[in-house]
Amino acid sequence: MKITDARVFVGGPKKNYVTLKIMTDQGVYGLGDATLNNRETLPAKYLQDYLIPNLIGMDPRNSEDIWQFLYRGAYFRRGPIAMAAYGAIDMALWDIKGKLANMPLYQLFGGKSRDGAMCYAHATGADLEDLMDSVAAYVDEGYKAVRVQCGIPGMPTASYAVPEEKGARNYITDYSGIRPTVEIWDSGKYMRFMPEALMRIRERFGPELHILHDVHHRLTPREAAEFAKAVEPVGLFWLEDPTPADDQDALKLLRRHSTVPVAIGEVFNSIYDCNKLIEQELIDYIRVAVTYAGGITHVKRIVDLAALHHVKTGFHGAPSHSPLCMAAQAHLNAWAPNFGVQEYLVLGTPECDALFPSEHRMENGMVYVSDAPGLGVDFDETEVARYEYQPGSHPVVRLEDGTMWNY
Ligand code: KDG
Ligand code: MG
Repeated sequence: MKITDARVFVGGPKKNYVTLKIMTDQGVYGLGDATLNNRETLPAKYLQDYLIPNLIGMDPRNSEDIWQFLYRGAYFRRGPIAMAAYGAIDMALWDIKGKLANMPLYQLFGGKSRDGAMCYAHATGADLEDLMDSVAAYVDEGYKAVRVQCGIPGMPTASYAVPEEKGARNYITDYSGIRPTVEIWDSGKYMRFMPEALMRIRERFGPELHILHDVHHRLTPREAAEFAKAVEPVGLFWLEDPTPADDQDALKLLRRHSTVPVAIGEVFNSIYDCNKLIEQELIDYIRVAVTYAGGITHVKRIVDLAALHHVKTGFHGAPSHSPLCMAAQAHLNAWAPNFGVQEYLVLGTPECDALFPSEHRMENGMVYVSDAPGLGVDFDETEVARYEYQPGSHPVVRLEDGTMWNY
């Protein structure tokens, strides 16, 4: 069996999804996602110029050897652009494997460990009252877990994922161009306000709701330890990215001062970004995404390492992840003995469903994986032709005196 051709498509409804389609001499094709948020054209170009010409003629069933060829063969290892491109290839090869076996991917991993996988949604509010309305709407829809982000009194601009105006909902990427807007950050204001706000949410919604909160890399290790201690009475499901994720030692201080569960890893693209964190049991949830972290082959390795150290999964599922990435994660979630929770924001708009038809279902805050062979998602090439690439950016963050800070 041989790979005969592969094509990359960039586009989607209000998203620049990067979709790879690998064709074979047996008519079976595989689909993969290389959407690196706000840098979408780069993995697409890497795939087109370097990787696809190498794939032609290879046996698509040898997904492990092809992964090793890509990773070891590049000489320069890791990095989000390369790993997202390998991730798309790997996903597409697993899709082909599942179709050849006539089995959904979770069966190839070891079958189902659960029927539905618990998801969390993003509740946001310009102020606490607005945030409470947003949480209440998700609770009414049946969600058992909600991430909460709130506007901070006195902060000169809205901060991470928080709308400027009441009633407006989650935003992260601005598609008006590649030059980012600037958010102003003040850790003091945040730390004085947020623990009490989280406690008010707990009091309003009771002990059963899983409350998650994302610090988005903004605190120093000392501040993060203080903050984690202060929010301990809230009983958070997790505290996400309290410190910049590239410093694997940063969480040691937090661990010495607090038992709050910690989640980290959405910016990681390799097992070597998180092996110390996992082996030293400095985290409770690993947040890698199948797209950014080199595909199913590599992420499954991270999940297995995590299982040895009581670390559960909490895969990244921001709005930028395509339904293909979410499907790969749905299959891993169905199988993983150490499944924790899934972030889930690819809301099934009619446009998105037309582009990526599938039988994966979201109900009452749970994802139910499709039983169709492979990833269980198709891709409509005529639909994708309706969309053009739109340059976009995350905001950047500065302190009030102008110093650059962590987004
Ligand atoms: O591209 C970056 C976003 O995906 C990120 O800001 C979202 O922090 C995020 C999350 O937890 O989903
Ligand atoms: Mg996050």
